[in-house]
Amino acid sequence: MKNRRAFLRNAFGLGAGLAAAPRLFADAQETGGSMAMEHRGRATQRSSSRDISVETPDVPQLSWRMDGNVKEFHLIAEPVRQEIFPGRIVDLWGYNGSAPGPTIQVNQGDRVRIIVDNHLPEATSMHWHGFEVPVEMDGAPGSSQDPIAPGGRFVYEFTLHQEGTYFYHSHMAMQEMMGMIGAFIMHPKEPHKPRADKDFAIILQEYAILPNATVPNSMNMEFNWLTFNGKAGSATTPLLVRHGERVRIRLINLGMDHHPIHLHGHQFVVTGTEGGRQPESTWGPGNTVLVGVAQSRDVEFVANNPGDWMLHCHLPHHMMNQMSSNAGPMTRRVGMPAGLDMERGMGMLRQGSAMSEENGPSLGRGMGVGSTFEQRISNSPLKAESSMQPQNMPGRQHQGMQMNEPAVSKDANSVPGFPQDAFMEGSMMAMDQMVDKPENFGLRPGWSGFMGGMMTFVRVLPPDKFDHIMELRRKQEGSKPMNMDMPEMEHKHE
Ligand SMILES: [Cu+2]
Repeated sequence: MKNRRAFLRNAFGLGAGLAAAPRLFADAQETGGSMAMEHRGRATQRSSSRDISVETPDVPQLSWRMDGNVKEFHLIAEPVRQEIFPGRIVDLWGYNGSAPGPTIQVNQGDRVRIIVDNHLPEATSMHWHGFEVPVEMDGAPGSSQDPIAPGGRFVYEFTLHQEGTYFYHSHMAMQEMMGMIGAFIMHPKEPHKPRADKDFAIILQEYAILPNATVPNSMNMEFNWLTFNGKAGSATTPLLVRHGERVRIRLINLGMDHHPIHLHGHQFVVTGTEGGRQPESTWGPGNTVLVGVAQSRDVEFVANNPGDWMLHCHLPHHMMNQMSSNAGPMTRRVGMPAGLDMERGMGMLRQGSAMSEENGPSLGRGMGVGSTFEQRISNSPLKAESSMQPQNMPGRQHQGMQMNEPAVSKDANSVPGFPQDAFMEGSMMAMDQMVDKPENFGLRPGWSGFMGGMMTFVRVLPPDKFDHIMELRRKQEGSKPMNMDMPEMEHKHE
């Protein structure tokens, strides 16, 4: 729903009806209302002398209209209800119905105008991260412009001489932690060599959302939902490539942590940063790239190893969903400690000194259950009545999950440290059907039980399998014709 709404809104430019399809290299205005949309970042256009378009799985592309020689985009800062994982619908803030916001793609040298409307209940400002533009276009609230008031608008306009992987984001710190960022790709005048056959962008974000809440706590520093393009594994959409193709993946990070992004089965080189293309003399092979806060990294490799290869942040806690401290030992008790108030749940100080013995270790860390104040020992006593049967575990979502028995040895309870992953990942967490989509076709049954957080696949496919999945995609999109969506179309923003 979110994608469709955003799609339609992008496609029709909020009632303007003049928005062109986001054809990357259009020099003139497209005819209005063209149906040749590139939904969900599925652009794969290519011509001999131009760069290929970037796909942003699970995130829409932002279309534009030409006004003379100016490419005009329209961004709306607004609250967004978004399903980041099956059944996990959260209240984020983003742009045009999506968090992260839609991907903007331009060509080096373009003159662009970006109309930013603020539909948030508070002031915002839009910063163009790394752009060499006049200071009055920089979006620094208070210094380069007044903040954009609720209901207000600011029109940014500049000529872009740079190329590379850039991004836009709110320059209000807490709003950044609500999701307010989007990719801004500047294609070089001449395509880089060697040419890439596939080009993807992934935005790394993290949220602290208590199990019984829908709103991220933007002040918390312990994150339990880690996302690629607004989805947590296994809800992320795999990157599909043909065996032998050269692949570029652009990673963008805006959060509170640095993320070491690791690719299985291949070596890549870092060809770009948030400052643009890096000279080839700096390219050394690796398979993990640390993407720091406010940075972007382009990696490139030849997909010469067939298979479904994991691409993920390698911080262990960033490979899990709904992650709470000491999740394993917690299951030994009769359920999860309930009734913690928000402040303690988020580790915020309620009384006493921050550095006191009982507050110090907890302050600002943990979802509460693992703090020293709540749980003095790391592994609670073994109890016969402990919730070892998955069916008895409280609060667990059963519907649509495969819920196979976890593989657990008979004497598991007597092993210090157990359980660690037995109830966090594995066959009982599988939900292949709930995340079914063409891009997942042919994955090994039960695969979804082992995917969490910042995790997706690079699927290096033989040509016939690649083509088959593309055909499935077309069929799926074809089964939802545009005119059937029309009745729900929202010309006017709510
Ligand atoms: Cu990470």
